[in-house]
Formats: sequence, C-alpha cells, structure tokens
Amino acid sequence: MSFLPALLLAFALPATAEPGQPIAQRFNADPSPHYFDTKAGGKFYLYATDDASNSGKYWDSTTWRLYTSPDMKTWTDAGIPLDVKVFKWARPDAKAWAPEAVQRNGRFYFYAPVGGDTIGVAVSDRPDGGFADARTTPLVDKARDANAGDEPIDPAVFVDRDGQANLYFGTRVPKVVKLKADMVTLDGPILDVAIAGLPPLDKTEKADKANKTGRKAYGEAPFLHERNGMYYFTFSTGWPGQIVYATGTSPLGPFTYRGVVLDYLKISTNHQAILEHAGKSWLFYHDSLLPGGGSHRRSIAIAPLEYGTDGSIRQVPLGAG
Ligand code: FUB
Repeated sequence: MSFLPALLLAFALPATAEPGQPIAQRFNADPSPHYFDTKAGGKFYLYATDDASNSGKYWDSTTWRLYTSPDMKTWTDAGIPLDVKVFKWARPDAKAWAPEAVQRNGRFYFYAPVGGDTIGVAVSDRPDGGFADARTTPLVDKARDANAGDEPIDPAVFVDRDGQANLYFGTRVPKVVKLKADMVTLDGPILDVAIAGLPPLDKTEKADKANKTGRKAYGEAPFLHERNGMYYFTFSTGWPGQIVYATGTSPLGPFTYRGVVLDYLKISTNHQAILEHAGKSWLFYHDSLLPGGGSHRRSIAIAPLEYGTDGSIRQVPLGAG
C-alpha cells in the first residue's frame, strides 16, 4: 500500500491498544479512564488533554478529547466533550489540562484544571457531551481557598465504598479535600497528603532537581485507587518523573512510599491513571509514541498492571531504557 492510502486508513480506523502503543493516531495526554454504564450499555471512556490542538510548544490546548472502547483494545475518537469556554469565569487565556470524570447521582461530572490556578466542575446527563458549568464559580480557587497550594491542577476524584468522594490535586505538595454528595461542593478544609518516606518539596526545591540528586519527591498527577481494602496513592515525581506509589489504610492518608510503577520516559511529564474492571487492572500513561511526538505532543498508552501477593505493584516493564 502506498503511503497516502495507508495514512488515511490509519486515521479512519479505530486504534488497537497494546503496551507501548498509542491508543489513537492523534496526540493526547493525561489519561482519565473509566467504565461507565449508561442506558445505551456499558463501555470504556477515556478523557484526555488534547495535545493535537496545542501549538506544539506548550500545553496550550483549550479543548479536551474523549475516546471510547467496548473492550479496552479498540478505541474510537469521540471528539470534544467540552472546552474551557464552558467555564465563563475562566481567564481568556485559560488552558485545558489534565481532566477527570465521575459517574454519580445518575449524571456525569467533569473536573477541569482551568488556567493553572483553578479547578472547575461541569455536569451532564451523558458522558460524551452536553456539559455545563455546575457552579458558576471555581470548585477550587488558589485566590479564594486556604491551602489550595501554588498550582491547583491535575484533579482526580476517588469515591469510596461508603460513598465519600475525595478530590486530589496539586503540584509539589499533594492536596486532598472531601466533596459533598452533590459532587460539586467542597466539604471541609483542603489538607496536605502526607507520604512517609517522601518529605514534601520546599518552595525553592524543584522536583526534577531532587530527582537528579536521587531524592524522590511528589511532583504532580495524584491518583487514588483501592484494592482489597488497601488505598494506593500514585503520582509522578516531577519533570521528568517516575510514576511511583504509596499505600495506606485511609484514602486521606498518611501513605507510606512503596516503589516505582513506571520508570522515567523520554519526555518532560509523566501522568498515570489506574483502571480496575472485571478483575483486571490497567495502567494508563502517556509517552512520546507517534511520529512528531514529544513533551508537548504526547500519546496515551495502556499496560496491564500486576500485583504481588503482598499487594505490592509490580513495576511496568517500560521506561527510558
Ligand atoms: O497536560 C498538562 C500537564 O502536563 C498536566 O497538568 C500534567 O499532569 C502534565 O502531564
């Protein structure tokens, strides 16, 4: 087949996901994967930062992207679920960064870092569009909320078995705050997440520098999941970063550092999510995998995640190598 028809076919066909392979032929990053049951049936939904619509020099896209899959193997580009203009209070230059989504109360909630200093929340009756601002003000606002940190970005929501939802976010110092059952109101103070074995960075210390001196630290991309009663807090150690994990007996922490999930990749960021469904576990991450790819032109990939009998996570055999 000549180059042009092959290229057209690559964009027309859904992509097949394998470890180290992009899930789509379009740049995307910051995976937020879910299995949602709707009236139309259940399927996998993957929300992403849309690196294909940025300048290639910075993460300056203003739209998010959605991919869907019936089987975690074949992914279809479902377009733009929303853009930053949904949030009327957003600064005119606000960028659309790492998103999160939750199905709750018969609705779909979309948590969006908007502009690096605020997190907004939008709501819809369907997962693939129709989102409207749920509050008309930011859910988290650096200028308004005590202890919101220097950069309230990278929201991740965990809903525990008892129904309590927590929002995790932040760079350099990980943050957690409870959400009310409406999913759009903070319920109490914003707390620092304590990780024994990883003291937080002070304001003058950069995580990437810390990495070069061998000191691991929290950088960004907080994510929480639970398995067999153990709470796993995963995150990136910086820029560049490893994906590492810590465990604890409460979703609010404290957590104890346990080890590396995914080694450094050859790009400036690393951002993970873990999806457990029907007894299987997968790590979603992003890397430079497509032609023309790089630190601002990333691609989401998926790898099986395995655990030891003691609950430890086995390091995924990918990395800068
Ligand atoms: O996509 C922009 C930023 O890059 C995200 O907020 C970080 O997690 C990093 O992946």
